[in-house]
Amino acid sequence: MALTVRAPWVTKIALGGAGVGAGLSVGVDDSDGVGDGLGAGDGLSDAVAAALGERLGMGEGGGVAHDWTRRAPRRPIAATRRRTIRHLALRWGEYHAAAMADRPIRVLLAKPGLDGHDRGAKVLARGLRDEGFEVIYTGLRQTPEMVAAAALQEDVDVVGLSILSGAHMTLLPKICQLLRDEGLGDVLVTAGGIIPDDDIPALESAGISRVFGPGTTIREVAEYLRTNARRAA
Ligand code: B12
Repeated sequence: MALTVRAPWVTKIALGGAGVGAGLSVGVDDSDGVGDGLGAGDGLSDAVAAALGERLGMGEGGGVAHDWTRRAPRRPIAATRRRTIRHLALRWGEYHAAAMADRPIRVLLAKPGLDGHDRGAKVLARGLRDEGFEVIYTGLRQTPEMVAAAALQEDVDVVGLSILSGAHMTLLPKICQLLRDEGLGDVLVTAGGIIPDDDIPALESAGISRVFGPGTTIREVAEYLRTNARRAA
């Protein structure tokens, strides 16, 4: 299911759910170099939309709120454009609901190696389940072969590797290679835990799509997976 945008003035777009209530948000760039954001729900979603605009590198997110009393807009968006942005936000809600209803994204969360730190993996497993994903948690002390076999058997869209032991440079590239050997090269592989920044480029070259460190929110991970999981491609 594709989300089509019929607004020629929009050159970049980011969509996302806001933190509370039914608020949905979009950040757009209408090629004037200033990111604009508008929410279809509550006041908070305007702020999220502004942040999305900023994340796209559109300069300062405009964050033009429909609650005009909150803060004067830096630059007013024409009423017609405001309507289009609001429409896009609503369409995103429908799109997201349909995509998840179709078949939830399946995530294998694995703890490779002898690492006993399982709190992050458990927090993530619970959080992603609440976000509508199907989560399979391997439990502790998995060999790379066990992780690859579980990914194959469970037909997952995402493999998430949680590792805090320091053995990531040995275990993670091995898992990526085994997944490719099993014909699972299109499965999105992410990792998180205690992984020094200096190690990230080598892990990315090995096939880890993104590394999430301490303090990562569930929402960040969920948004990333929805956008990048093989089903989303
Ligand atoms: C709690 C803790 C423990 C607890 C673990 C309890 C448990 N069941 O998990 C106990 C006391 C048992 C423990 C023991 C040890 N620990 Co300890 N521990 C910690 C501590 C303080 C916090 C870890 C934690 O739970 N964080 C909270 C969770 C929610 O965060 P998180 O795991 O980072 O996960 C988040 C992100 O990283 C990310 N994420 C994580 N995984 C994934 C996966 C994916 C796919 C994605 C997308 C995101 C993601 O999202 C999560 C949510 O934000 C850290 C220090 C620290 N500040 O991190 C040390 C730390 C991890 N421990 C450390 C060490 C050395 C040990 C011991 C070896 C100590 C010892 N000599 O005995 C033992 C090893 C035990 C073992 N069997 O492995 C070191 C590791 C050093 C390293 N890797 O270089 C650390 C970093 C402390 C330090 N600064 O030295 N530890």
